[in-house]
Amino acid sequence: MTQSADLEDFLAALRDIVGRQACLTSADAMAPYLVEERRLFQGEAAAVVRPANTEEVSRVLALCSEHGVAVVPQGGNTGACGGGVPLSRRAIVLATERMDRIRAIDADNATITVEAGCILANLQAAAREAGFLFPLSLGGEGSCRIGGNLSTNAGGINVLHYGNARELMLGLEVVLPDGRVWNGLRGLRKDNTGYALKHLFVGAEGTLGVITAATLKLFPLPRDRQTAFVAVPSPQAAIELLAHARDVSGDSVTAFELLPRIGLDLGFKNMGGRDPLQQVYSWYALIELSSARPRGLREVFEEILEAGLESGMVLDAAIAETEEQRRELWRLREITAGGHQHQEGGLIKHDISVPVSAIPAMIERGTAAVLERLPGTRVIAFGHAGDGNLHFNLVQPVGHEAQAFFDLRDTMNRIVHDIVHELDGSISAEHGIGLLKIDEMTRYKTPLELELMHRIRQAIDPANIMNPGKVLPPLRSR
Ligand code: FAD
Ligand code: S2G
Ligand code: ZN
Repeated sequence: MTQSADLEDFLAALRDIVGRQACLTSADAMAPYLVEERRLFQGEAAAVVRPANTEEVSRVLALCSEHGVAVVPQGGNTGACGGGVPLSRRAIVLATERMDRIRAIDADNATITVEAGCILANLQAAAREAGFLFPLSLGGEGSCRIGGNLSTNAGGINVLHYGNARELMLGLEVVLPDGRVWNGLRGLRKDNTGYALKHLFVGAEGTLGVITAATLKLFPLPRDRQTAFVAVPSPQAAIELLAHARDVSGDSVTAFELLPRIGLDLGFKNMGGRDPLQQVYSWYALIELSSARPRGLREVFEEILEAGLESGMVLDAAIAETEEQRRELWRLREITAGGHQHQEGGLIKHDISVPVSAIPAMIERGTAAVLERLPGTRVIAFGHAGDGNLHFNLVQPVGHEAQAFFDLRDTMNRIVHDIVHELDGSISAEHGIGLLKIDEMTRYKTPLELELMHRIRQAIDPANIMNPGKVLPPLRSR
């Protein structure tokens, strides 16, 4: 696409495909699609298109391929790494929000087939209405969409028992960069017929094609759920308690979140709430056990906690007696995550994973290294410890200058990510790479891994129109 005349031809052809209403070009109409959750990146685009179905997506991509226009898919735009931000006027945002139908539920196969624009909370509700659980659950679930969840291989609070988005997916429908539609919507748990093509698109963050539908696993609804907020003396004790709880409960542990006191204190301060325990402790685990059986877990949980109190793994605990109390305990997790996002000045975030056994070392070494670099930094290490994923967030020292702290981001990223790497961990556990962590890819992936990824990308998107500039650093000449 060269001159403005070409642009006008292109936009006219786009409107012919999706209809004038679904082709946004005014600054106001495009604005919400050009900024991302954390306001770290500001995008620009020629248009935002909102196709109604796979056929329109196919025609839009064929047109973009013909004109050399980049395509940036978007679901709920809750991504944490800028993966959905369009970077030029030679790009369009392809928003999947209108493609939100539940296409089928196969109860005997325990699968559901949905379109990519289906909001995660609506997908969870549809499964529940059909008597099943769809277990992907995360803070953005009221707005994020399943196409984005698959494209970022989202995690959330139930990964340790049910797996992440990749493990919940059985089949995909994908529109390839040239517009061809690959229908891989098979609901098979076994299918060994060549390369696992579907897995290429999960976690690709829109750089290989547009996911337009998915066939996903469904699970029995839990009839018995027991939730406890447990004070522990240390992260090490929390990890030991996790192992004990899994062993005694026959792996009925469906959530295990680590919460530091500082995260709760900032949560209470900035979002309100009350501590269900009388005393103040340094570390807590929010633990949930679930079972499809109607009763019996409460006794198991009490046995686990009593053994924990005897051994010193547990200092105190509050078990939810009602669904309302269960929700109050989960709100403690919500305020731990939300209580320092923008209320305490400069914030540097890390979404990292290490082997579960290395969680205590990560917290100890990471905290010491960060405090050595800048004494007074408030380290808030919290989250999905049950699957080895920590949100290792750093808040500026009280009274520090916010921008000066934020200017330390690269330094702190390096400190934290080098320790993660030494512990055989990952510098992005669940949020992906997007624009935010491209430099980390160069530092922490091997040249061979980057070369293989570039080859795959070159094979599937030779014109490089799919979300260019995201995930992969420029290929260095060998
Ligand atoms: P978007 O932000 O719209 O897009 C994300 C990426 O996927 C982009 O690169 C985009 O190009 C691509 N994409 C989107 N749709 C498609 C498609 N149909 N085909 C191909 N590519 C596509 N994430 C977690 O994993 N775990 C958490 O616990 C978690 N907690 C969160 C809590 C809060 C409060 C918020 C705001 C976010 C949280 N997130 C979490 C991050 C975010 O919700 C996830 O990354 C989510 O999967 C993004 O989905 P989305 O639909 O918003 O995707
Ligand atoms: C979570 C999002 C919060 C953060 O709450 O589990 O994925 O700070 C996170 O990144
Ligand atoms: Zn998370």
